[in-house]
Amino acid sequence: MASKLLNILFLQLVCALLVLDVSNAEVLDVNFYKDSCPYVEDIVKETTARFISEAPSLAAPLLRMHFHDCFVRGCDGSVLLNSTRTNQAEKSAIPNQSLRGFQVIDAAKSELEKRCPGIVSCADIVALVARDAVLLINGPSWPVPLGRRDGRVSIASEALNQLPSPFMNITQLKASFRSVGLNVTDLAVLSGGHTIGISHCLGVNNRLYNFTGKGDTDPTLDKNYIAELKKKCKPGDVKTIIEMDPGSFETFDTSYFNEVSKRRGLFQSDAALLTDTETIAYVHQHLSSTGTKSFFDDFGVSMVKMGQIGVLTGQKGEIRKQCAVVN
Ligand code: HEM
Ligand SMILES: *[C@@H]1O[C@H](CO)[C@@H](O)[C@H](O)[C@H]1NC(C)=O
Ligand SMILES: *[C@@H]1O[C@H](CO)[C@@H](O)[C@H](O)[C@H]1NC(C)=O
Ligand SMILES: *[C@@H]1O[C@H](CO)[C@@H](O)[C@H](O)[C@H]1NC(C)=O
Ligand SMILES: *[C@@H]1O[C@H](CO)[C@@H](O)[C@H](O)[C@H]1NC(C)=O
Ligand SMILES: CC(=O)N[C@H]1CO[C@H](CO)[C@@H](O)[C@@H]1O
Repeated sequence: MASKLLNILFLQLVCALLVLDVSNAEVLDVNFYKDSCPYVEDIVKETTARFISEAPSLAAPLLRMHFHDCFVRGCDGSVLLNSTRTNQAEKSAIPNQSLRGFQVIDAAKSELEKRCPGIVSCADIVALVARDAVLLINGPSWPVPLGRRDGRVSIASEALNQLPSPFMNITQLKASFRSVGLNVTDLAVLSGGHTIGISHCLGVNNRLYNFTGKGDTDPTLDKNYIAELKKKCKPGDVKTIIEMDPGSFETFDTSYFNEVSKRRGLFQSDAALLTDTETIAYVHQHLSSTGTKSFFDDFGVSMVKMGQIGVLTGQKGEIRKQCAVVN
């Protein structure tokens, strides 16, 4: 009798542990929408392709959007929410002023709402669009685990505080990445995202004109590059647009690492990769096209990792009807 009771207790304990285990294992899954919205990947890919074929330069901000979403409150679509009368959303924060491509997310969402209403989260759309956009410009691809739910909160000051700034040194960058569970390898790899896209002079002006407040330039920035940049970015100019990876800013390749190694990384945060033994090793291993496969593989691995930061799953959050507003 006693042993039977013990057995039952034991079984209950095992069941309790199993339940716990299941809830802990509530992770993302590439097949999450297999039954509920089987064509989700095709629908998002078609929509993204429609935009990218007309404007390939949209790939860069779409990749950046996923990064900005994930680093603030996790990958929960909070970057997509509009400000309201009573709340300044992430979108209105300085680092987000240059985000573009929200129309792609909205277009994919409205297509999905027609095909499988109320099923696919905006956060998942952001993750899929980032992957598709990069592949559409012949960059790497990676499987996107799905099942994120959308958050209901978006706060401008959090974006300002939690996104790494272009003025950060390696210690600060590592700390920023570590705080969301990404390591030094991820930092080196994902910085390679700067192989595409544009910046505003704002991010580099201090390196050209007033680095330490004495009207000086950044001594770690290549002299010829300084001269080139000064032609485009005049003192105090925050608006002019410059290429992140000159000559190759629309091609996803390893040339970013070449530029960085030649002290032509645009931001202090790019140059910082030369000040740490692990990141410098990564840069040096990816200088030529022979490093492309390894960079592409690594990029996929780190993107999948980034895409899991602080995700809401199960009953948490919601599936937004429109990506710019909470339900
Ligand atoms: C390591 C820390 C990072 C810093 C400090 C940083 C900072 C910046 C800044 C200041 C810009 C220019 C924005 C503008 O003026 O318009 C930019 C652009 C960009 N960033 Fe980063 N970033 C970082 C990491 C990443 C990551 C992890 C990714 C993606 C994997 C990424 C992808 C991009 C892309 C694609 C652009 C070009 C956007 C466009 O063309 O509109 N960045 N980044
Ligand atoms: C990075 O910047 C922080 C804050 O300004 C400073 O305390 C630290 O010494 C710097 N680290 C390096 C390696 O330059
Ligand atoms: C970073 O994490 C990945 C696994 O996600 C691992 O393969 C890599 O070795 C780690 N890098 C460092 C420097 O710890
Ligand atoms: C350079 O920076 C210093 C210190 O922040 C400031 O006092 C000075 O006005 C700046 N000079 C220019 C030309 O912006
Ligand atoms: C969100 O804001 C943008 C830009 O102000 C606007 O065009 C869009 O209509 C807004 N979306 C919603 C759903 O209110
Ligand atoms: C994309 C976006 O919403 N950008 C906004 C960023 O914030 C400024 C104001 O701080 C807005 O003017 C932009 O529209």
